[in-house]
Amino acid sequence: MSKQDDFSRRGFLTATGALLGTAALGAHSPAARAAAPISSGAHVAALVVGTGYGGSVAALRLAEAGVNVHLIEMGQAWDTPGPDGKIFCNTREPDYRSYWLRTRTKAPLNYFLGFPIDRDIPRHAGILDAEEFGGITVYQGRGVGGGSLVNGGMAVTPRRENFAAVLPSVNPDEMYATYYPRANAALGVGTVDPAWFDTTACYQYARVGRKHAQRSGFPFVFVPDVYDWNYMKQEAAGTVPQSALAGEILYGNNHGKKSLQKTYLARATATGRVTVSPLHRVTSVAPAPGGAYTVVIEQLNTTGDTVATKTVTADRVFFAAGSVGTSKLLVKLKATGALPALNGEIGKGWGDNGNVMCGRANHLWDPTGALQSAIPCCGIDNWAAGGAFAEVAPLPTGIETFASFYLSITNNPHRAQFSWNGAAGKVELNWQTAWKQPSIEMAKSIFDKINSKEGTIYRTDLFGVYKIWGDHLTYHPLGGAVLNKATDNYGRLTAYPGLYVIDGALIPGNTTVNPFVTITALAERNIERIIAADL
Ligand code: FAE
Repeated sequence: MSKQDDFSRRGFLTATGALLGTAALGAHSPAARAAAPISSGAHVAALVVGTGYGGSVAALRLAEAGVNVHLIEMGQAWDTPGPDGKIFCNTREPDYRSYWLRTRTKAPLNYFLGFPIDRDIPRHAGILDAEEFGGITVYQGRGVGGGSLVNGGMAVTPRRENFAAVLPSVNPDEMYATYYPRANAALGVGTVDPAWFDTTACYQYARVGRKHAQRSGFPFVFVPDVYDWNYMKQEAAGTVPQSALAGEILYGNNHGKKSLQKTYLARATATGRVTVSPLHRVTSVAPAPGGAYTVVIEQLNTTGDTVATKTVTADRVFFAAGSVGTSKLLVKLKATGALPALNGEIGKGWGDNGNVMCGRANHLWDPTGALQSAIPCCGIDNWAAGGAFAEVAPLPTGIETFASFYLSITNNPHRAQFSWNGAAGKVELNWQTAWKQPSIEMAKSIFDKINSKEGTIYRTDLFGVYKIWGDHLTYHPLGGAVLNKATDNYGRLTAYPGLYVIDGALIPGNTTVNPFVTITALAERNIERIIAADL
């Protein structure tokens, strides 16, 4: 038995033991509790940086192919209840669990009735990172499961006619015949029961959104989601603990949502070949003698301090730290000489998926409901005519707001670049807030018309004092290591055999809809080829 096999076997045994020992802990436990933190000096066959969609797909498929995998995740395992008996806090009462190493919340929608709603919190390795660059705040999930922990679960396959703009070098036939269906099945995607939608109080806001869209002649679509729709029906009936109906979304979901912990990661861990190290952050990857890679990893505590620095060797490294995380690592490693032969496309082609938010003030005879499901289920598709797809989003405040709220995904043409600032010792992004103007114009193609038809106005109290547009943020970072540019057409960093990108960094800035199904499907496509050709 080789040294590597020996290490891998020990990881296998530890993982299996941990899995069996915690199987009764509940839905969130298996993937995370399999963690046997990686040891300094270990040699692993495949090291995956990050546990979001790309990392989870890589882990499952490599493990199924017989490869031992170690997942390194900077965030927490999210498998242990807090003092209130819940793993996650809700949007109305953000506490220490809510934000990644901040002392004050930074809510995406940060004003209400013109008053700021952010509050002080203890610094903690919380679940949502509001990462601030010069011109934009990029929201990302932190923990085992990545963005699946905090997102709305909207699981949207782009329209086929738009796919060439999303991934120009990828064959759409194989994506729509094989990889999108594979991703949707493994993620557990489903759609709300239309009859229930028509009657339940928790989607009154969405029915108002539908009515207004249709009266202005816009196509209204139901949007699939990974939330367990039967569970939501039971929430509404009062027979199970509430989650979507209790304002749980942005800081995690205690029930109902099929995050990656319950899907890909649970399956990956069940193979016995996958080990997870939460609260571990990869800081360097560099060639080691013999064709492997030396990986430097910081172990963190829950207040974000580095408590140990570990050096391990990996035969293959998969960058799955998300668009921002992967781009930051690769840009730094190229500039500082660890991976100098990475090509000149590294860091380029980053976009915000055209995200822009707004609210509309409805008439008093058009209430949107005090009870709102935190899981969106429908949208307005004006992509072809106006360059915008607007999800009808909840405002789960628990009170009647008479507001309709929307997150629009728009065809914004701007792309930004990450670069290394040696003096500051950090990676910067050159996005400018003014670049959101095309997104605002595209969103207005929908909402100006609806306002005109309904005799309504925009809300001006949700993003500041008299500020209509939420144009300072994105939920959907994409690009920075674009497929077939920074990598080959399957995510290989060809200057360094054995290094791969397998997350949202591959996608050139826009998916025309919410991105995680495309990230998952592309990862499925790429890992299949990598396993067949490289392993
Ligand atoms: P991601 O899921 O971000 O995972 C990357 C992981 O790597 C994270 O867990 C990081 O903590 C970890 N990491 C980063 N750097 C390091 C490092 N150096 N060492 C170790 N670990 C590291 O990447 N998308 C949809 O399709 N539908 C939605 O409804 C939706 N709603 C959203 C709502 C919110 C509030 C947010 C923030 C996002 C939403 N998204 C939605 C976007 C979606 O979650 C995102 O595109 C994917 O999670 C990106 O997947 P990746 O695999 O690229």
